[in-house]
Amino acid sequence: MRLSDLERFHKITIQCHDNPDADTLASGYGLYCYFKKKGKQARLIYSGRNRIQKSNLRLMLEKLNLPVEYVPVEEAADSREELLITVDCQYGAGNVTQIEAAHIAVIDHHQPETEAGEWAEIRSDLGSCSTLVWKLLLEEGFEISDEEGLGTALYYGLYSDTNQFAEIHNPLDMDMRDALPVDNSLITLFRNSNISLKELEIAGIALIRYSYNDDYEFAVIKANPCDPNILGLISDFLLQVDAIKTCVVFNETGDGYKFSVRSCVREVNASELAVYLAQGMGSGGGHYEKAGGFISLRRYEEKYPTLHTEGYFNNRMTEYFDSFDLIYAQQYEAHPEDMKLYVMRRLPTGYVKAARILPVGTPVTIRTSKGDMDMTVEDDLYIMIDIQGRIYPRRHKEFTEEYEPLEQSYDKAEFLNRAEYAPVIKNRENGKNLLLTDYAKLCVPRNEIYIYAKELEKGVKVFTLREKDAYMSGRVGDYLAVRRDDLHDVYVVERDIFAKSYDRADGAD
Ligand SMILES: [Mn+2]
Repeated sequence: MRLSDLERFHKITIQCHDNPDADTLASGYGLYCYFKKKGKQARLIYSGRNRIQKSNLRLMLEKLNLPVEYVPVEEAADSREELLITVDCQYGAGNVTQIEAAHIAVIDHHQPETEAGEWAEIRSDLGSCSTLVWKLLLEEGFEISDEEGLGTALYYGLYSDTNQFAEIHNPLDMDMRDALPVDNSLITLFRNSNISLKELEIAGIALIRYSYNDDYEFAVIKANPCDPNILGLISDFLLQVDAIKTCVVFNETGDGYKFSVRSCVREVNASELAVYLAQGMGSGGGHYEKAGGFISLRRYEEKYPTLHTEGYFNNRMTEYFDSFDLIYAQQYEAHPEDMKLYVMRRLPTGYVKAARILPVGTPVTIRTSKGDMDMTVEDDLYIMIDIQGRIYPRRHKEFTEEYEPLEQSYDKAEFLNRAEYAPVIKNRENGKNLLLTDYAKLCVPRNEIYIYAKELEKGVKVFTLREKDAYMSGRVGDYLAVRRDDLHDVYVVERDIFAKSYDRADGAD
């Protein structure tokens, strides 16, 4: 759906969820600004039993002049709208008072809860609904760079929904964070009016009700209903305990469970753990040390009709720790006799000579679907792009030894598999972005590379020779591989990539 699809209506009511948070208010305000500019009769409303109380939200309304109106439940029951757009929530879901309308549109970033109607834009992979609204505005060419009020609102929406950006994982969220015009003094003001004395008490009570697993050194806490930001606060505190290496803090929201994950050991990537905890029931992600997620109540009850949530989180954590073996490349002893010999296909791959697109010395950040990487443009820097849209830096010497440039031109559609987000090179001096794939050329590996490999029957985490601070994860069905010429050089190849990239070298198929 595009916003312009909704321009056929004149009277447009934008509804935030009940007990609004910063994200729903910001998203609604974004839509309000858009439709006002189009000359529409727009209203921004919320309903439910409670009026907005939290001081950060009251400050947000006041300082940014958000034109939001409270509609009491009784009044909502009598209303009939022409077009109703629910933001950061889905029409018919439990967290939003139902208002009659001739036409309904839904703009949200939660898991799909209800049957989507004709006009729905739901992107569950985004950290905030503000990001989705920002994207929809950009698609219509709405100029936001001189709208500091709106920029600040959207920024704060994302900031609040991702625990102060700690749990942000989608590159589109990062793009918005970097691009918006923001009044930083207002953000500081909102940020420091974040919790009430009541919530301080909730955090305190939560902290003394931990459960602890001493085999795996993790803790789990269920907090009483509170603002999701408190979960981050509790888990940050909890992790400072010496015996606790990873932790999960969660609570019930109206429609499911919000959780925060923290890790201070390299053997547990919090982002991966968050994905694991929400698997099949919601979404999760973030960074290596901090992450978070959401589980839908409906899906949870389908899957675990009788299991209470403390039980679920404790079991699932144990299951996670039981699900993998650890491999440290330095100490690893490969057993080629248990593996099969393969040769790597010499497939074309993309590369960019950095100095060809930006001056030498420019500080850049390369953003990929797997995260950001900072570097400086140097004369001998080559950036390799693999078929998953990941990038690898190479020096000129390594590049010319390992690869042979091709005449054939690089085609994004052909050489970028499955990658939802093509890598972007951001010039940190002027903030300008370039799509790396627009400048890519092709090369092929020069030499035949032989490996021993075997299919994994259990999950594995590999600390490779090159990367000692973070692991590569392998799941059942993926392949564990070692270079024939260096049996310590162990790594993981995903199943479908393996099928595309390697052939048996000993004649069998
Ligand atoms: Mn939200």
